[in-house]
Amino acid sequence: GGGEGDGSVALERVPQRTEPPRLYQVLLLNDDFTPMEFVVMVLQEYFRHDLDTATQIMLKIHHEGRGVCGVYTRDVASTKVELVLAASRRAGHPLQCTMEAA
Ligand code: TYC
Repeated sequence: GGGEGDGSVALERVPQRTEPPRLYQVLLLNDDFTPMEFVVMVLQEYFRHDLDTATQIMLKIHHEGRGVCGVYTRDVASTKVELVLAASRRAGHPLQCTMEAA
């Protein structure tokens, strides 16, 4: 609102002017060393896939070289990339995770 000289609160809906946020795919890349079980765990724990879906996505990455783990706003996607990379390095794996505009 604005303009309520008597102190009342306007309940009118103001026009929506904001654009929807851009979305980003978070991708995992294949490599020859990261265990399949670790990739499946990452897909379950960080991207909330069930075991069956996580296994399917892991095998797609294994065979095609890369695959989409999920689609998120920029900050959420960036945080997931950093968390996955940190967990992979902590476990001693070379797994690569990246994001790109959807
Ligand atoms: N290629 C790996 C292996 O044979 C498995 C793997 C799958 C690694 C997906 C990374 O993003 C990946 N152990």
